[in-house]
Amino acid sequence: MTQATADERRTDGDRDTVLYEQMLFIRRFLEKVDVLYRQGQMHGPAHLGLGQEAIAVGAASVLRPDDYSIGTYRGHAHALARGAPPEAVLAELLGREGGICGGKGGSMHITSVEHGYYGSYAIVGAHLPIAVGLAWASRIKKTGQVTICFFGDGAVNIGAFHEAVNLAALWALPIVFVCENNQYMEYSPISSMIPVERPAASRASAYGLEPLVVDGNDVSAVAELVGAAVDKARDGGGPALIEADTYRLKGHSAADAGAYRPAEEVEQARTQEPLLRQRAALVSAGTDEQDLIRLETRIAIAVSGLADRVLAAPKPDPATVWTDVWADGGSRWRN
Ligand SMILES: Cc1ncc(C[n+]2csc(CCOP(=O)(O)OP(=O)(O)O)c2C)c(N)n1
Ligand SMILES: [Mg+2]
Repeated sequence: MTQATADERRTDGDRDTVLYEQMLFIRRFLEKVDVLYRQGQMHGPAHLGLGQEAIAVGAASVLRPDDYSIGTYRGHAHALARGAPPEAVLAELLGREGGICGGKGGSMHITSVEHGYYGSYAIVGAHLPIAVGLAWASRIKKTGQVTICFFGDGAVNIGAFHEAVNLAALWALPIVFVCENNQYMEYSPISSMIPVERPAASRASAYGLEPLVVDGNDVSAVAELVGAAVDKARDGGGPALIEADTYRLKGHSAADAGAYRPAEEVEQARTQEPLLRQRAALVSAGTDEQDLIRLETRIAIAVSGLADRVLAAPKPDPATVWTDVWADGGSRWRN
């Protein structure tokens, strides 16, 4: 978040209100991206984590600023939850100057190393060994940093998942693997793709790990379970493999209407989505509904203003296509 926006988003409320506010900001941000995509303002795909905000926000809430996290192409929420500036994320998506990856990444590669978010990866499962490398690095450097690696339910059928979890368990590395089980891998229900009940939890025992399952639409439950796993990993207790149950409220990407999902299933999922749940929890805990309405209005205005600013920003200078391609700033092809 830019400082101004972070201030706009901050309230004097308690932690549960802050978690709601963060999820709400991400929800409105993603909805705006969806609209901009449909208006033809974006090029390339956009995989939205609508409905999965509680996992990103709950997990990020238990991390130290210097901890690492890493995720998939469905990574906008994870970058924002770690504090990546929303304006720079949106500029990257819309091909405007100031994009968080300088326009070299686009929607599937949002990265904010300075906020501890080590990238979004388009190849399913490819980042799990990279996450293990991050955890190994902090072990060698004795920094006490923990890595959280987010991935989808479909990634457990990729060999790299097994190699990564095996090595992490063998070396008791400080890493927490979080499987976001949104019930679908692309257009297929995960239940039609695995011979076991659960994509991640059913595999945990193969690596000597506990099968941990959390309601991924309950932000407090996510923070509690991931928090316990992060503390344990930081104390030298080794990795955890958590399966967070959730639901992808839209299609696989913004271009997919998701029409293959039974209507009753989507209806039912809408009643269980994390923002409704957190709002109801706040109201029943005594939060004044008028305060929530004010907060919701403020966030809607902030996201709309953000989009207007980014849309009005210039397109990058074509000459910048040659910058940031090599670590040393060079641009000539070399072997
Ligand atoms: C190695 C590899 N195989 C196939 C694909 C095509 N693909 C992109 S997303 C996806 C589904 C992944 O599902 P899941 O891991 O559940 O993540 P979700 O999209 O639900 O977040 C597939 C098969 C890919 N990107 N990489
Ligand atoms: Mg999935």
